[in-house]
Amino acid sequence: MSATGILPTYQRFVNGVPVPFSRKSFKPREKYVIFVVVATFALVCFGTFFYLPSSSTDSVYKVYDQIKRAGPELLIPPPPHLENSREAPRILRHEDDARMDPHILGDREKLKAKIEEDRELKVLERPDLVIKRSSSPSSAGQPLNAPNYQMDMNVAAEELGMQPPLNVVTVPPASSDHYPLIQGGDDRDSVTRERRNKVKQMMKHAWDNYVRYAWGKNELKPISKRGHQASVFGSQPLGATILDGLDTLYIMGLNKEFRQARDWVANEFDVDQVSADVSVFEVNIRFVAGLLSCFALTGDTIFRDKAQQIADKLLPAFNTPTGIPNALVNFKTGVSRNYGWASSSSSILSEFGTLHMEFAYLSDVTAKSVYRNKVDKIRHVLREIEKPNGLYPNYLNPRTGKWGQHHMSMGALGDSFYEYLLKVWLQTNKEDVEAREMFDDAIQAVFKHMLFKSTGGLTYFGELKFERVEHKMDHLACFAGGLLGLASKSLANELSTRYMEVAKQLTHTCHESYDRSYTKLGPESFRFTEGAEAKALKSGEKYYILRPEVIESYFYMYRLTKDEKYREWAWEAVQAIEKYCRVPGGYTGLKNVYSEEPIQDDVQQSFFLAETLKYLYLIFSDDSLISLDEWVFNTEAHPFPVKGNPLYREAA
Ligand code: DMJ
Repeated sequence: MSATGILPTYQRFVNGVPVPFSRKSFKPREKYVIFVVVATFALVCFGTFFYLPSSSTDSVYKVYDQIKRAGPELLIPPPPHLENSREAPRILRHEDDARMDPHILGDREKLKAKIEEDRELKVLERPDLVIKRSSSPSSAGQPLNAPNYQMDMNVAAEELGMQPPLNVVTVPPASSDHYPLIQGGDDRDSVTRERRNKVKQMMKHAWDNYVRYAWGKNELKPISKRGHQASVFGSQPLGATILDGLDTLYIMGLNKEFRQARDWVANEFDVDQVSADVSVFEVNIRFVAGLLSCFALTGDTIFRDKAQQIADKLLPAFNTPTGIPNALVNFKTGVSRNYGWASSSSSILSEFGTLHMEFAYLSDVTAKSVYRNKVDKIRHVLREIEKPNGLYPNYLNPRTGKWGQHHMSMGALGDSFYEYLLKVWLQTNKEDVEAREMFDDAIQAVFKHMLFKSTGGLTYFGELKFERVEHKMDHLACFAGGLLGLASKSLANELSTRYMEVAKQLTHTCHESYDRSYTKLGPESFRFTEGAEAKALKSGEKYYILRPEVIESYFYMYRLTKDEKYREWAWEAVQAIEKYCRVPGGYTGLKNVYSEEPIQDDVQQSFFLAETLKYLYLIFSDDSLISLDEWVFNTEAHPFPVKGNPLYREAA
């Protein structure tokens, strides 16, 4: 046998004598032969995959898919029908199906269903919500109690048509067997259900057009069909409508839209890229609150984490001698300042007084006390400072800790400060008694000095400028009807009857301000003079910018009294909005509510989605949906869980 034969020999011979095999590698020719043999074998094996039955090929595709995820560059090009199917790589398309044997087709349908199911399980982590339909735990005439969760372990959430949270990483709620109702809540009455459905369609119209024309921008210009940039959000697009509208989408069960918004928050919203001066108040009540609300509702930690990142950017505004924050802060530099127009560069009561709910809750869900410490300090300053006639002026200097001009208002510049005194008490499950006492004291002073009755019998809040009364009430102040109703029902004492009386009267007055306009929508401010009552007199007061406050009070008053007239008034507002504010590209405000053909302002405010539509949806829902015993709405209508609600999700 030749030592130089073509085939490799594993035992070499020299002169017929076996030679021990000592060489470490093959000769080039031997290597070539080995390569040809192995390559031929591999080619044959690989080719057989394509002749296997389809069920087997699926396994191949599955392996292929997994390898692809591990390192696509390692692979040869994918089989053609996988090439363009990024979303569902393991599902064959219809053209392929059409060529299939019917039995295989049946299997394929099952496979599709299984894949869908797997995907649902991966993306939609279902909380163990088991809830029953129930009438309101806070029935009319009864004080609101501590959380009273209505539930039935035998009824699964899906039976109610509830959709589980999307893409969530569920944080287990505090230990409890009870879960509040956060979706669903159909009313028993069919007309009410139809009305609610109409509101849901309105939300869809507002949202879809925002997505279509202004995605990622702050707000939508529905007539010019482009983004709108309000100065309160600074000069950069921050997706205000997304952050503000998220929880409304969720509560309404608009889950596809919610998922899209959630993914934007997770993947696109980056506070570190923001270099603008923004309003601490607006960012807090809309962005921080909207995200925290979604965290409570869904347990998805991305919402909590983003809320915390934003709040951290607000913290430099609190670095003042008194701890009263400045109004504006630059996210990049941390430099903060007050508005030049605000009485000697004062901070504004309704702004620094409307941080407590969000900051306290943020501390509880992050186990970081820094946020709560900030608002506790504000509380301390406000509690200790001397109040003229027991009233709180709208301006406070953050450097000196002294009041600015003695202007007092239940509308612009004052409003939500009063709101948060009551709501922080409710949020703490009535433990923060100091807040409730400050609320009662403040409202007694307001009743004494700022509450009036017109010649025509309408009750209203006037404004004070030092000793002078201006008989003007803002649309913004119309939230007070609902607030006083809530104060009345949440604590039975010597004040509760009076609170409810004024609540009803104010809500009636605010309805009159709508009813006395041509469009049946209310003006920004209305006056009480000898010639006119509940009507705007100046041209700069006649506009309606899709504000919620009047509808907000209808919502509370309906829930608290069950008087059907509030639902009817809400429906009147829906019809007026549809008639005058709806345009093909969304919803717009009006420049003059008294005009037969009002000029439209071409802005769809983010609070229209956050508040106006949410309150409308809830007034036409069963009371158990976001029950007032379990939730407390922040000033932008973002629901926060009451302490003790298992969805409070306090950090360990
Ligand atoms: C909302 O942003 C909040 O309700 C705020 O407290 C004042 N009002 C606007 C909407 O009108």
